Amino acid sequence: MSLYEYATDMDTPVHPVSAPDYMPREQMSALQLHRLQATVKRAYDNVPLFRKRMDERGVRPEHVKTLKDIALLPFMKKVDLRDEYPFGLMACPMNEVIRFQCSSGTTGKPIVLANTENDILVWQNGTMRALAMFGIRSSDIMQVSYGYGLFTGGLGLHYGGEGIGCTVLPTSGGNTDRQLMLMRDLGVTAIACTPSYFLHLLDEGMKKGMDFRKDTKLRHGIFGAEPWSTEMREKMEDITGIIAHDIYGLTEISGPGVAGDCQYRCGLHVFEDHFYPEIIDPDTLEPLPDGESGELVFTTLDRTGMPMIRYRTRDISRILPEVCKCGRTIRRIERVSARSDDMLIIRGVNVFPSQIEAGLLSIDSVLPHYHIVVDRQGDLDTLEVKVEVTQETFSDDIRSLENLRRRIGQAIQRIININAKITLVEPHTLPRSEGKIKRVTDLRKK
Ligand code: DLL
Repeated sequence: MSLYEYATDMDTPVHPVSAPDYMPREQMSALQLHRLQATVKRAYDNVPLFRKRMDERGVRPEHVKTLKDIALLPFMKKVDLRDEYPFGLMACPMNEVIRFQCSSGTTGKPIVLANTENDILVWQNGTMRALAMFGIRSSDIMQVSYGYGLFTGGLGLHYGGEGIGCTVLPTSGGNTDRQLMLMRDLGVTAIACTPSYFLHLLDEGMKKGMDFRKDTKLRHGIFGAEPWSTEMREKMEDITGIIAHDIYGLTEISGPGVAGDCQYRCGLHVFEDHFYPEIIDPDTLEPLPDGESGELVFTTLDRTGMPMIRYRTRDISRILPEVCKCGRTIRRIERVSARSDDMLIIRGVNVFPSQIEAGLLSIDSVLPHYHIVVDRQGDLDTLEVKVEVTQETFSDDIRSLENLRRRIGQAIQRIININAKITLVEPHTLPRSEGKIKRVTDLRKK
C-alpha cells in the first residue's frame, strides 16, 4: 500500500476518540490552563515535597495565571521518585489507587507510579488516540508483544486496543516460535513491540522460511520504548510491507501513548490536553523557544494519583511549531533519539550503569572497577560486564571463579532483569581515568 492510499484510509473517517486532536488552539490553551491550575493546587495541597519547593520559591498555586507561568514551578526528576519512594509523591488516598506500575530507578530500587481509575482512563485515552492515528480500526487484530506487568508497554497497548475495539492478542514478550505461529494462524494485522524485538521476530521467522508479505496479514507495527532509526524503519517496512509507526511515552507520565506519529511522519503529535510539553536547556534549565533542541519536560494535566509537574524526561527533542498537514492542531515533537543522561535501553529495558554497580558491589571480592559493553548480535542487544576481582580471587581454582561469575550475574539480574555476560579480569587491567570515567562502551552506535 502506498503512503497516499494509507493517508486516505486514515483520514476518512476520523476516529471519534480523536476529537481533541483537532481542537482550535485557543480552546486547547484554555483547557490546558484550567487543568494545569487544578493539578498545581492538588499537588500543593497533597505532596509535601512539592509544597516545600513552591514555598522556598515563594510561589503559590494562584500565581499560575497563564500557561507561561508554568516557568515559575519547580522541576521534578527521577531522583525525587527515588527519594520519596514508594508513596511520598502520592496526591490521593491509597483507596483511590487502583494500580501501580514501575520503571527503572537509578539504583537497586525501581520507581513506583500510583494510578487512580482516572489515571488509567487518561493513559488509555492516549493509547487509543495513538492507535486511531496509526489507522488501527475495530477490524484489526493486534498482537501485543510488549512485556505485560510492571512495564507499561503491554498493559498500555492492551487497554488502548480494547478501547478502540480491535481484537487484542496478549502474547507479551518471549517465546518467539509461538509468537510467529499465532501471528500467522490468527491473521494478525498489527503488532506492538519494541523495534528490536520485531527485528528478532523477523530474523527467526525468515530462518524458518517465512515470507512475511505472503504468510502473514501484517499491515501495522507499533514501535517504541527505545530509540530506532529511519534506516531501521525502512528495513522493517521493506521486509514485511507494514507501516512502522512510532509511539512514545514514559512510565512517570503514564506509559506509551504520550505521543505518536501520523501518516506524514514528521515528528510525533503530543496528546496535549493530557500532557503539556516544554523544551528546556538541560544546563541552565531555561525554557527554549519552539524549534530549538533541548530536554523534553512534561507536566501531566489531569492525572490525580501522582501528578508530575515539569518532569525532566532526560530525552532530547524539540517542539516542531509548524501546523501539520494531517490537520491535527496538537503540537509535534521530533522523534527521540538521544538522552541527556547515561541511561541505556537494552532490549527495551531501561538500565542505568549505577544499577549494575549496585549489583556488583553487593558481592565481596569484587573491586569497584568495571566496564560495561553493550553490543548487538544479529538484532538482539547484548550486555557484557567486565569486572576486576582481587588477586587472591583471581588465583582461585576455576570452579570458584565460575561460582563468583554466577553470583555476580544473579546479583545484576535481580536488579535489572537482564542476563549479562560477566567477564572477570585481573586487578588494574581496566582503563582508569583522570577525569570523568567512561564506564560504558556502546558498540550499537557504530
Ligand atoms: O518505554 C513506555 C513505552 C512502552 C513507550 C511501549 C512506547 C512503547 P519507560 O520504560 O518508562 O516507558 O521508558 C521511557 O523510553 O524516556 C525514552 O527514553 C524511551 N522511549 C520510549 N518511547 C520511545 C520512542 C516506556 N518511541 C523511556 N522513541 C523514554 C525513542 C523512546 N525512545
